[in-house]
Amino acid sequence: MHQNGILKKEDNFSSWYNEILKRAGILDVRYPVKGEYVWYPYGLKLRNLIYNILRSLMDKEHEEVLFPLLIRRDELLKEKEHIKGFEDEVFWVTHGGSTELDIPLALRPTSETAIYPVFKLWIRSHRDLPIRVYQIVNTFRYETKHTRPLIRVREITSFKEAHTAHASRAEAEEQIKKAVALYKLFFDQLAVPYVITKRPSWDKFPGAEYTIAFDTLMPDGRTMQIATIHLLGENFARTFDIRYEAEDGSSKLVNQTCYGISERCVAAVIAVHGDEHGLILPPMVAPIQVVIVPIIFSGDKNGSGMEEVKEACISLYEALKEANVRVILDDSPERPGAKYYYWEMKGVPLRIELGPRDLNNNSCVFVRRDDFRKTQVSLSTAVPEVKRTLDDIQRHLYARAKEKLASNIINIEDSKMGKMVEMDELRKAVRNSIISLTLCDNESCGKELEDTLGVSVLGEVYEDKGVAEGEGSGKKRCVICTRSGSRVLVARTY
Ligand code: PR8
Repeated sequence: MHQNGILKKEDNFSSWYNEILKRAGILDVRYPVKGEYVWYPYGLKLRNLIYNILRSLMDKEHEEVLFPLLIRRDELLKEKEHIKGFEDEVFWVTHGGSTELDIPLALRPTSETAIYPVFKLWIRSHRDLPIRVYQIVNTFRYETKHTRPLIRVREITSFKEAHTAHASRAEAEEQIKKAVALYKLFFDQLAVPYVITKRPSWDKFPGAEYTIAFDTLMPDGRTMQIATIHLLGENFARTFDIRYEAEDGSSKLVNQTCYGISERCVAAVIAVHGDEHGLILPPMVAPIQVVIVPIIFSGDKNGSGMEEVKEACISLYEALKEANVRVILDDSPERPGAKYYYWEMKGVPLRIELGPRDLNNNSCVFVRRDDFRKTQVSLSTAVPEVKRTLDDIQRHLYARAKEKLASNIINIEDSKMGKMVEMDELRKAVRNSIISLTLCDNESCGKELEDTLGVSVLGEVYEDKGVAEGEGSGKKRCVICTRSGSRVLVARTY
């Protein structure tokens, strides 16, 4: 326990996480429906700043749409693979008042089967393509695994789903690459590090040809999937008969992709950066970037210089506001120490203290939330120094988190593997880390590894192969069957 009453997140992540959500004012978990939670005002501000970034990235090449929540049963059941994956997770609306509905309606678990019948109406000729749309909506999944605020919820309140349709497979694959690049930019701004992998065939999105996923490492050594990008190919187009007239007059099926992000991105920001004092928010998404705390003790209220301190704080506050910094001045009657704890808990990246002695020197004190470093700063340069420091905190948080992720990817060398010994070695290595090892294409080997170790195969690293290569250029051998295989990442997952 720390003096502020918060555990270290590495020791007991679940308790730390629940405590933080409450004390920092992110979510109220007392709502009496399982898997549903209430956003507090501060949490919602954080969520909105994060989603503003996502929205502005999306708006460059997508158009926002808004589809209904309810999906007809017959539409939802049309795509066989898709419904096989989702049938146990669907909430059904069966009655209107006391009248049983002719056609039961599903609360969307995701919107392919809501959107694609309408794509069929919108798409006539090659001139209508490509279509790239997105929406940010709530979706419902009857999750049976342990529910957790923001991480595994039954009402996903902030589901950003994008859906695209193209004239050719090549264009759809090109879109996959663009989506990966877009999500990279997004998580870079949240200072959340990731690994990108191609999911094994048994873990792809129901109805997709393949799935690319972003995962981040949580403090308890498990990974959390924070974004997915799916190549749907012609699967849904065939089911929903989405065709276009090509330039040569022939009728062709469209090629599709879809990709999504949920409030797990908010959970990632909280989990990756926070510490035993509370949240640490990257300045890009912090609802309050700077808090100014006047150093005025109650006994001194009428003492010399107090009015001047207040005035100096107000003018610094005004100047920062003018410079578009999200700043507040905490002139409440609490003692400075109590204010420090409070704003540290809220994750405010930078605190400025200003008391009579500072004012005499025409200066103030900066205290950074990321490393608690204190510096004396002249009041005359405070505004540009705030901007510089916030940039530095943003960079430092990302560098620190990236380093932590990189140092927790353990390469298991093929040469060390003799079937009996290695499982124990793997079990130990995967307790707190992502491991990289060799697996063949056989689903049965992957499943055996997953079952034996209680882990998931994340898949082969997408693009940046350097992350997970084993040493040496020798032939790579599957840890289960010793046939030749390729390197994959494996981890305990959420
Ligand atoms: C799709 N269709 O649906 P996906 N709680 C919180 N986050 C969740 C939950 C949950 N119960 N379930 C999933 N996510 C595609 C792509 C339209 C958009 C998050 O894909 O089922 C996960 O981070 O993979 C997941 O990667 C993302 O939503 C998209 O969901």
